[in-house]
Amino acid sequence: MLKPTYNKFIAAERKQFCVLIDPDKHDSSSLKQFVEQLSRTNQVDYLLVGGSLLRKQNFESTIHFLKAETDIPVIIFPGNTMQISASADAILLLSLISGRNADMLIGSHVLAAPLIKEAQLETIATGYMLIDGGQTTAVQYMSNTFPIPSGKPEIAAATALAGEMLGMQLIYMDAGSGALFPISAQMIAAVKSEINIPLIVGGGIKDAKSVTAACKAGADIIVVGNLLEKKPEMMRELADAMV
Ligand code: 1GP
Repeated sequence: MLKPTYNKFIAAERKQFCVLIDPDKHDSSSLKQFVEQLSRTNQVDYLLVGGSLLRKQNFESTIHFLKAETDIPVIIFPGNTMQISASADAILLLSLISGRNADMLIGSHVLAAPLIKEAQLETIATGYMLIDGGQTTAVQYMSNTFPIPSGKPEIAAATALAGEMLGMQLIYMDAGSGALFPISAQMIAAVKSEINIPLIVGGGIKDAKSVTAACKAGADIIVVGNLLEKKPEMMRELADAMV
């Protein structure tokens, strides 16, 4: 099966900068302003769309709007099986390999797979690893899993390696949206040295120097959400910090 979005990750000659858009945090006016910022910045490689808890009925309309108003590929970062849309370019099919909740490892995927096939959506098999970021995040609570302790890089590295051996196409290390602190350079480097597939890092990034630190430690793709919801004007500064 063709994997155009994933192949772009693999073929990328430079590191990729992704912005996470949680539809629940936007209305049509804030989304419009956000898209204007994206166009002005013109340095965002991918848009991730999803959230742990969506109370507004705007998941589909958010993806439609982004596809209509930007040329940036839109990838679903699903919080649950309701977050599937044929309008997106691809979906990260997340298996929460840092946890031991069978539903998050395979159960939800059984429910989602026929719907994803029907939507003819490109899937990117993603080993999703939560790393402790100093406080309980929504994703930890909603997924009913423990994160990997921040001081245990060897557990993170072995988990990522197992994910790669199981056939995952990406590893996504996430401190969780709104984490108190981002994933340490030591943790990122330990995982990167163990795997050959691309490594996404996100969660708790609050400044440009954290972006640079994560890149230098070995992240191939950086995701920023919360900070840009609050300060969209920082988009260019963060994109420029990719090294
Ligand atoms: C969360 O990695 C993403 O899943 C982004 O986190 O919102 O803290 O940037 P932030």
